[in-house]
Amino acid sequence: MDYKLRILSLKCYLKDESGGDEVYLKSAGKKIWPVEEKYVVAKEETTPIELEFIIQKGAVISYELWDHDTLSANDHLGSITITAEAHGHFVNEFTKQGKDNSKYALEWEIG
Ligand SMILES: [Ca+2]
Repeated sequence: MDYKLRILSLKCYLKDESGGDEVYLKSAGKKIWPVEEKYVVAKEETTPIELEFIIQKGAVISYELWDHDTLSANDHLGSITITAEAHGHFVNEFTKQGKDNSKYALEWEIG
């Protein structure tokens, strides 16, 4: 059976860089958001994301949140893994990967 996964928004509770983080999402080694730009500047706010995927029930998908840096290597801010096991509306906090001070969550739903 197929599920429809919708990624709804990225919630920033705490940014790492004073001017805002230059964030983008990766999944399975590929950048998936934002689609047109290289990154989106995130401050403490909710940034809408409109991504839809058809996935199989039971699918396990990982997402990585990255911060683009111009003068140094990009920072891997956090990761989440979601499992398509039930319909509903969810908010998962990214598990931090580095020493940054950021705190982010991803809002998503399965219908
Ligand atoms: Ca940056």
